[in-house]
This record gives sequence, C-alpha cells and structure tokens, in this order.
Amino acid sequence: MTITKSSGFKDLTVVSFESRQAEAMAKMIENEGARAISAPTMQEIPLEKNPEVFRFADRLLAGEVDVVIFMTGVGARYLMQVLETRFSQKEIVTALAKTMVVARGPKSVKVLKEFKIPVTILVPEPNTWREILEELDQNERSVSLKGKTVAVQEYGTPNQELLEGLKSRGAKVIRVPVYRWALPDDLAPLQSAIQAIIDGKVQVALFTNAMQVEHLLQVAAERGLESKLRSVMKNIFIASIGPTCSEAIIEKGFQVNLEPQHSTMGALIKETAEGISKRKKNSEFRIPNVEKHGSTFDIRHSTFMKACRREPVERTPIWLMRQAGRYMKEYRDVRNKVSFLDLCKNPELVAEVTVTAQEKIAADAAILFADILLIVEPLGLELGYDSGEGPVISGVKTVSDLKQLREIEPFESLSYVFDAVRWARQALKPDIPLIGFSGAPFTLASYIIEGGTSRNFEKTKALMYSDPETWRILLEKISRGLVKYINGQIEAGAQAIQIFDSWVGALGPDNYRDFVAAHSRSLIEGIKKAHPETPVIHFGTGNPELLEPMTKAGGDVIGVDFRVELDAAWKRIGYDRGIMGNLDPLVLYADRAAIKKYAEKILRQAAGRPGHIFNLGHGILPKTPVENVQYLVEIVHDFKI
Ligand code: 1CP
Repeated sequence: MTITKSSGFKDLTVVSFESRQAEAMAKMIENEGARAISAPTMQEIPLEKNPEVFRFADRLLAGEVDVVIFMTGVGARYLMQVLETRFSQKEIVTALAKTMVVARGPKSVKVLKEFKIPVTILVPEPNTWREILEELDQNERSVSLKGKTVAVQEYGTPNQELLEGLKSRGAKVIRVPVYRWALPDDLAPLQSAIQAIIDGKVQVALFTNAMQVEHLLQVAAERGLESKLRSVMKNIFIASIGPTCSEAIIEKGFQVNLEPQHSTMGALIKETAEGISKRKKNSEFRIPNVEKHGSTFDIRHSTFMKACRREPVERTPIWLMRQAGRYMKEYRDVRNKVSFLDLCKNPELVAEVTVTAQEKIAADAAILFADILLIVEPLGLELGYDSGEGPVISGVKTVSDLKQLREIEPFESLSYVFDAVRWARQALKPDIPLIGFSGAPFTLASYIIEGGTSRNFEKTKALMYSDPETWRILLEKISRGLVKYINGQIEAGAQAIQIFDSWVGALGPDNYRDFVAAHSRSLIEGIKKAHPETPVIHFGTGNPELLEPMTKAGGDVIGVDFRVELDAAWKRIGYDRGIMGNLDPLVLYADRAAIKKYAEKILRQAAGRPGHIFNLGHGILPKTPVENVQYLVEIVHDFKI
C-alpha cells in the first residue's frame, strides 16, 4: 500500500486515546510523519460482569420495583443487552411494563420503544434531574414516592442530586450502574499523555469513542489536573471519529475541530493530517506553547540549579525568601483587590505575582507564591489572615481534636496550588527555576497547636513533653501529607523544593533529635525517593546548634539564618552539602555602603566553593526599600568568585 503523505502531521505530536487498536493507530499516525503518543483510556467489561444489573433484575422480576428511571439511551440499550444474557427479552419487558417507566430524554425513549417497553413519564427538556423530580412530584398527587422502590439506571457518573432528591421524598433508591467500559488496568500511559498535553508538547488529539473524553477527564481530575488540562486543550486540534463521539466531547466543554466524512480510524487520521496541512498553509494553525519563549533552554544549566548540585558557576545565584510580598508595590496593588487566600487560590494571579517579583529584582530563581499554612484547611481546620495579628487557625481546642485531624489529600484539596505551579512555570522565563515549598512538620505543628503565631510555643512544647504519642501521630500525619503535596508540586513543574522550619530554633538539639528529626527526615526522604534529581533546601532559623542534626535529617542544601557566620556554618554542615544564606534582612534597611559591605563579607566567606546560594537569613521585611533589594542583587551578581 502506498501512502500519500499530506505532510500535515510533520513535526507534530499526536495523542490517540484508542485502546483496542492502539498500536495500529500509532503506526498510522507515524506514517503521516508525526510522533505518536498512545494513551489507552478504556477496557471493555464483559457483559456478565455487571452484578448490580442482575441484582436489580432479580428484584424487578420478583415485582419488588415500583419505578425505573432510564437516564441515557446508550445505557438503556446496554442494560437490555446485559439482561438478555440471563433472561428472555419477553420476561424483562413484561416485568418493566408493570412498573412506572421514566425516560429522561428522547434518546432513552427511542431505545425503550425499540424494545416495546411502555414509557409512563417522558421528562421534558432540558432533561436534568430537576425536571425528573418535578415530573415525579406532579405525578405524586396520584402516586406518592414514599416507601416506593425506585431504580435508577446510570451510565458513567451517578447523579447525586437526583439520588438525594428521591431519598428526600421517602423513596428507597436502587442504583443500577451499567458498565461497558472501565479504565485500563495500567494508567501510566494515560497519565503521562495528560502531562505531555499540559506541558504543551501535544498539538493534536484523536478521539475514537465517546467514553474516552470522560475517562480522560476522570484520570486528570484524580491527579488534580483537570482545570489545567481544560485550559490547554483549548489550544489543541481535536479530531473525533463520529457524531456520538463529537457530542460527548462537546458536552464535556471541548471543541471538535474535525470529524471525518467516514467514521473509520484511517479516515480520521488522513483527514486530520490534511485539515492541518490546509490550516498551516492558511496560517490558521499555530503550534501552541512550544515556542512560547523562543528557546529550549535546559533549566538544569541555570546557575541556581548548578549551585544546588555544587557545580561551579560564573556568578553566585541569589533569590530572597519572601521576595514577593508587602515590600513590593506591585504586590500591594494586587492585594488591594483580593484577599490573601483568594490570591493563593487564583493560579493566574499567583503566576503574575511570582513572576513580577522575580523579574523586578532580577533574582536567579522564583519561589511560588503560596503559604506554608495552606495545608491546614485539608486537615479540617479553618484558616484566616484577616485579624491583623498574623494568621489564625481555628478548630483545635483539645487533644482529641488533634487526634481527629483528617489526612491531607492534596490532589483533592490543594489542586489549586498545583495549578498555580503550572501557570507560574509557563509564565516564567525558561532559564528561571521555580521553587516549590512547604513548612516542615515542627513549624506546621506549632501553628496548628497554638492556633497561630507564638512566642514561647507553650502549648506545642507542653504536648511534645507530656503526650509524645499524640505528638508522634500528629507529626507523622503532617509529614505523610507533605510528601504527597511536595511531590505533586514537582510533578506540576517545580524544579527545586524548600522546606521551611521557620520556628525550629525554639528547640534545643536534644529535643530536635527526640521529637522532630525523624519526621523531617521522612518528609525529605519521601521527596528524594520519588524525585532524586530535585534539589531540596532545608531551612531553619534561630539556633545554630541545630545545624548538625538538621543536616543529618536531610537536604541537598542547608539554609542558614543570620545568627551564625556562613563560613563556620558550612564547616559544621560539611562541604558535601550546599549552603544558602545568610544576610540579616535588616541590613536592607541600611544604606548602600552597608549593604555592599555585609553582602561581600558573606560572599568572601563562601570562598568560591561551589554550592553557595545567596539569600537572606530570613524573609524580607515589609518596610524594605525595593531599590535596596535590587542593589543587593547587583552586588552579588558583580562579585567575582
Ligand atoms: O499579603 C499579606 O498580608 C500576607 C502576608 C503573607 C505573604 C506575602 C503571608 C501570610 N504569606 C505570604 C507568602 C509566603 N509565605 C511565601 C511566598 C512569597 C515569597 O516568598 O516570595 C512564602 C514562601 C511563605 C512562607 C511562610 N509563611 C513561612 C516561612 C517563611 C518564613 O518567613 O519563615 C511562614 C512562617 C509563613 C506563615 C505566615 N504566613 C503569612 C504570615 C504573615 C506568616 C508569618 C506569621 C508569623 O509570624 O507567624
């Protein structure tokens, strides 16, 4: 067979969601000159593997079902096919004719008519759960649903509002899910295809079955990637094999750019390649995302990433803790419009704030705009920043409240942070690494136990000393959740991680070893195990005696505060780790001469040894003049190492 190449697919990456014919599809795509990503979305479930359907049938034939609601045409047909593997069509139709049959829309009516099943109620447009309930309510004058058994045929996701509505009317509800398709056993190819789409590496998506789009979204949602996937899919050329498939794609909120004249896979690929070729000529079709920054810089070669790996660099990289914050006018302008939490939950604004700060001060890395305290909401606590006295965390009054905190499930509750990482990553220049972060278990536990900021950590230490078991359970729960949270940030696009143990200096080295080290270690190990190449900066303040035990707990780079001399600190940490620090943030309140003097002192202490990242010894303070920050960056960049 000769293949006439339209060359429309040349240099493109095409994802196919076909399952059974996955290999054939990939070959055909490659024959047209594209790179193929094969991402099977489904496996077919044998008819007889629908146990709920047979349980429903037994009750139907026993005359125990009063109302049957058919939700979809495809599902109604499949339900009948499943039933016919065990019962005669006549038996089923006779049993159904004795019930009140509700058809949600014209498609289910059509199927029911084919099988000669009498329809009692036809639900009017727009055929949602509301109309179903309204129709049943109108009917209620003659027949009440109270105590009645109502079966609901489902296909795909159940409709919770309908189920609740029926229950609240006193009905006993039987759900009858019919499964024709399940997710494949191996989800890895689909997951990596989703990532490739989000990363802007895919230009064309081919759908060959109506369920594929649902499964694609389901898997994306489970990983907290749905909204990002949706926004990127807008830029992708979507081709669908036929009308039913297109309808499903459009129903899920995507566009269909092409449907071939004949519903075959060959026609789908050929006509898509031709369609793209035409559009390319008319320059309607631009390859999305790929050339956004006109560069394919390998971020691992940035000075910051090199320093994290202790490789020599031409100039010392610098970024500043809290570099996006109140000291910067652009930040205050944004905050005048939105609350702090609303800002954190708005990925677009987060990207803006993150990038603006990095660019304005010319830092060598950006830190994601977020907060260490965001994880308290998924624990089941309330978080507020509006009191004027720092953050307020409510929900913990007793030890038993602490024991009942929920597991942190970041893919459910913190997906906005992962979205923000992706937005920020896309918005940053390609040579600027993005740092993701979390608090360390001790610092976070202290906020949770105290309900906010603390001076003496009275409640925290009281619990630690008097109830080590509850303490252990709490810190284990926090660090377990943080591992998932940080790994999610890395998978979303963060190149490095910082762990902030901001208040650990309240402890002595013995308490650190006894009550904290194991939890910080399991956090850092959990990150390194999943992402060995991603550098972790382990930062603490307040007590130089903790340098050794903190280093032992882990970190490729140790962040030190200004209460210790950098050269002495590095010696204690060991030269097999990098060091980050450590100018006193208040030096930035002084004049240029002082800034130069103290910054250069630190640079000289680093003594040209690879692995130094310049930073403050703690976060920038709100009254810092931004020009002084810019001046500091210049000094560090100009210093000959
Ligand atoms: O706009 C506002 O008024 C809110 C102020 C603010 C900001 C700008 C808070 C509340 N958090 C943040 C952002 C933030 N927090 C970032 C990203 C900005 C950047 O660095 O560019 C980061 C990394 C954090 C981390 C953070 N939050 C830490 C660790 C860093 C450190 O300074 O030790 C801590 C302790 C917090 C808690 C927190 N959140 C906010 C405040 C005011 C505080 C500190 C309260 C206290 O003193 O206990």
